[in-house]
Formats: sequence, structure tokens, C-alpha cells
Amino acid sequence: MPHNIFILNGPSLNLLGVREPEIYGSDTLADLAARCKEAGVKHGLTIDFRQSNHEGELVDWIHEARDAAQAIVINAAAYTHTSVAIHDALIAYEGYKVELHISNPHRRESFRHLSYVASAVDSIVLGVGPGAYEMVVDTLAQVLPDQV
Ligand code: CA2
Repeated sequence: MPHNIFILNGPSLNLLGVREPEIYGSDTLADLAARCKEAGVKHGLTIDFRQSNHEGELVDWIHEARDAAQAIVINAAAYTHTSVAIHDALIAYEGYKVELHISNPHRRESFRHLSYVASAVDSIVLGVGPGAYEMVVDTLAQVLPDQV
């Protein structure tokens, strides 16, 4: 079976490419999903790319990943800075975990400087822009143990 990767996106990321292109770029979330899936095909990884505006739904998906995915990439968006629930769900997930942000929250308002996700993940990618998504898929192809 190929490795499966859940790429989970939090609130308002459905607006990517529609507003604030100076911060988040002009790609839509559908563009990023397509590029991640292409990268997945190249590496023999399956990509399950999702977005929700609801904290509990993100928690449910992290729980689902326990039996369904070898890695989680999560851009929890604003919940990054508020959600103990997402932190706890990630702690309970035993696969490889990556926190991703399109912008660098540390160069922005001080309320973005705290991440409840950071202490629950293996790796963090910040400030690379929208290309971070496919970059992380390429990196996971190297990091995940060889498939049997
Ligand atoms: O840089 C990132 O990826 C963020 O996770 C984006 C979040 C923000 O709350 C984090 O601090 C950093 C915001 C996502 C909202 O996305 C929008 C996209 C286009 C227009 C409006 C919002």
C-alpha cells in the first residue's frame, strides 16, 4: 500500500487566491491541492487534501488519520494560535507531523507568535509561500520510511 498523507487546512484558507494575495499569493486552495496530488503521484504517495472552518472537524480528521495516514501536514490557520484541542489531537497521532504556514507568523502581529501546534509536531515550515505545500510533499517522500 502506498503511504497516505493527510494535508489539513483550517479556517478561511478556502479564500486563498481571492483576498490578501500580497500575504498568501494568488494560488487558490484547489491549485495547491492539484499540485500536491501531482507531487504525490511522482513519489507514489496518495494525498488527501482537506479544508474546514470548524475546529471539531479538524480534530476529527486528525483522529481519522491515526488509522488512515502515515503523515499529517497541517496549516491550522487561526486555530494554530488558540487551539488546545488540535494540540491534544496531534499529540495522540503517532505518524509524522508537519506544521505549515504560508506566511511567517513571527514577522506579523504578536498574537500570531504563539503556536499550540508547534510543540506537537516533528517539523515546521514557515514563510516559504504557497509553494511550501508541494515542497513538503517532496520532503515527506524522503523522510517517510521506505514502503514495503
Ligand atoms: O500563514 C499562514 O499560512 C497562516 O496559517 C494563515 C492564517 C493565519 O491566521 C495564520 O496566522 C498564518 C490565516 C488563513 C486565512 O487565509 C486567508 C486567505 C486569503 C484571504 C483571507 C484569509
